[in-house]
Amino acid sequence: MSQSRKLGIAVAQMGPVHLADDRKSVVNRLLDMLREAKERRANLVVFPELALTTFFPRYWMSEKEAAERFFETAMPNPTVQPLFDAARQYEIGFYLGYAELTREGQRFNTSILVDSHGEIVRKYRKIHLPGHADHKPDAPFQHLEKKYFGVGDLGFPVTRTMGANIGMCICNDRRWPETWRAMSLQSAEIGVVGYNTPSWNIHWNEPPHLRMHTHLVTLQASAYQNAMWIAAAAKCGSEDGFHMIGGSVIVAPSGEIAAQSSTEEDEVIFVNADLALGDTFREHVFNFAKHRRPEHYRLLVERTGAGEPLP
Ligand code: CDT
Repeated sequence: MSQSRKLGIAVAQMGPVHLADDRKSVVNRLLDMLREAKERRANLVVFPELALTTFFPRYWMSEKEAAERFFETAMPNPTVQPLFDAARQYEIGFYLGYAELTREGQRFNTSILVDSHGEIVRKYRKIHLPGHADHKPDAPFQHLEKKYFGVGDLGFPVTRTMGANIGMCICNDRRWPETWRAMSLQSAEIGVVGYNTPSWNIHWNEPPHLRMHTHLVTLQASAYQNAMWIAAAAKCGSEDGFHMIGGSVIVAPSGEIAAQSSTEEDEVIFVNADLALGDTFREHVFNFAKHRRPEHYRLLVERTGAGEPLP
C-alpha cells in the first residue's frame, strides 16, 4: 500500500432554488456551506450543476429570454465574487456549475474549478446534453438542454491542482462510461460532478424508484472501474413543485459509498479522502498500461449508435 495522500473533500448539496430566488441569496447559501466545509477541514467543496438558478431547462421560453434571465456573461462577476474571496480567505477550492453565455453569443452548461487561491484553474462545458429541443406541450415539464446549450467543446479536462489530479463533468455525463475513462486515462484521482436529476423521467420509461438506483450504481461502478474517488453534488427537492432526487455522495475507488446526504436540503457531507486508495486498483486489476487492449476497442470511437454485429 502506498503512502497516504489526503484530500479533504466536501460536497455541498443544495435544496431547491425557486424561480423567485435571486442570485445573491443563492450565493449566500453557497457561502454558508463553503464555511462549513472549511470548518470540517475540506480542501475542496463541490457545488451542483447550474447552482446559481432554478433548473430552468424545465421551462419553455426563447433562447434570448433564457440568456437574459439565467446565464452568466462573466465569471467571476460581482454577484459571485464573494465565493472567490472566501476561497482565497479560507484556502479552499471549489467546483461550481452555471449557465455560460460567451462574448460570441454561445451558450453552454458549464462548470469551473477554482483553486485555494480563488483562481479559476479549469473550465468544463457539458458534453452529454439530455432531453430535447422541441416544445412538448403535453408533458408536465420540459427538459430543454438541447435547446438552450451547445455541446461542450473542451473535452473531459483533468487538472493537477491542490495536490490532486481532478477531473470534471456535469450531470448526465456521469451515466456514460466514456466520461470517466477519459478522465482515468489522464490519471484522474478524483472526479467531480454536479447534477439536477428530475424524479420523474418524462421522456423514457424509468420510474421514480429507479432514479436513485441508476444514479448510485453508475457512480459506484465508475469509481471502481476507474480507480478514482467521485464526489457528486445534487440540487434537489421540489423547485416550484418540480421534484429532483438528492443522494449526493462521495464514492471511494473501491466503489463503496464513503458519505451520502440524508436530506433534500442544503447539506454538507465530508470525507478526508486518501487518494492512495486508488493506487492499489491502478497497479493491479486496472493497470491500464498492462491490461488494456485498445486494438479491440475501435468500435468505441468509430460508431456513435449501435449497428450490426461485426462479421
Ligand atoms: N441535468 C441532467 O443532465 N439531468 C439528467 C436527466 C435527464 S432526464 C431527460 C440526468 O441524467 O440526471
